[in-house]
Amino acid sequence: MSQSDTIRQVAQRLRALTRVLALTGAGISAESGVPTFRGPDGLWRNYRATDLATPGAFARDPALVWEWYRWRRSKICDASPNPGHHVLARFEGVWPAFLLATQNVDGLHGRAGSRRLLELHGNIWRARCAAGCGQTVTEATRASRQRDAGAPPTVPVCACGALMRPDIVWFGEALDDTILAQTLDAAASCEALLVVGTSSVVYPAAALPGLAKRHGAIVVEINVEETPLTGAADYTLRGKSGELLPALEALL
Ligand code: BJW
Ligand code: ZN
Repeated sequence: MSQSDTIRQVAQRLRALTRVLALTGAGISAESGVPTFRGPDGLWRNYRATDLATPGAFARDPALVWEWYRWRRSKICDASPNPGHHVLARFEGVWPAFLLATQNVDGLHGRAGSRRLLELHGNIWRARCAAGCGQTVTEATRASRQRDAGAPPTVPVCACGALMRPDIVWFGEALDDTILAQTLDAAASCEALLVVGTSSVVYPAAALPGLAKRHGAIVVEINVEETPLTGAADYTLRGKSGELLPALEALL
């Protein structure tokens, strides 16, 4: 079947549904100029995200971890949502119970207007007390984001005296209980799951397609490359999400 036939068939099957869930990963932001994590372009300034996004890295060298996150903030600050983010935001008006779960921390879905949004791995614009006193700080405005992205490499300190850390789920850390429960519920009760721009290797997000399928949902993958999910997906749309999502939307 040609790709345009596949998109038409996917659109036809999705049209009649109510409960649609989308799961996104770094690939959705690639066309906004935000590097992905894995693959040849997956290097962030000589570091692999997977080496610095750990509690151990922060314990060893909090200044290095903050320097790296501030550098990433500076890149993300310059980026804008792309057509893929905008289509996913408009999907809230297409399906009454559309929900978007993202592994991304860049905040671009929120900037595109998504409101029914679960950020599974946190948000790069938020910091929280590393000692767990409950203090959080969000760089909410464009001006404060720009200021913070350009700030000198210091480690922010909480009012309680402990260090602040990026409010991000690092490897080996648990996801927020409420967000995870809402996501698992949505995956178990959706009629279709769109899996967009993720390598489908990081758990628990990588378990969502299996869960959705076991409960009878259609699973559609949108990715430029094959992933471990490809063989199990009901439909695979091969290409850029910034092109395929608008093409799909046009047929709904
Ligand atoms: C395009 C495109 C275009 C490009 N259009 N597509 C079960 C089995 C095995 C291991 C585990 C398991 N359960 C847990 C684990 C351990 C671990 C894990 O999964 N490891 C695996 C690597 C094996 N998971 C965890 O540690 C998680 N925690 C946990 O489970 O806790 C349990 C616990 C319970 C109770 C107490 C304590 C613990 C936490 C995982 C957190 C991940 N965090 C990161 C980094 C932080 C974010 C940051 O600093 O920015 O999140 S890792 C990194 O990977 C980041 C991403 O969100 C995540 C996923 O990556 P993603 O988005 O898929 O990006 P890429 O680069 O991999 O892929 C991009 C894709 O896009 C590619 O496929 C391209 O082809 C495609 N693409 N351009 C469409 N234009
Ligand atoms: Zn504190």
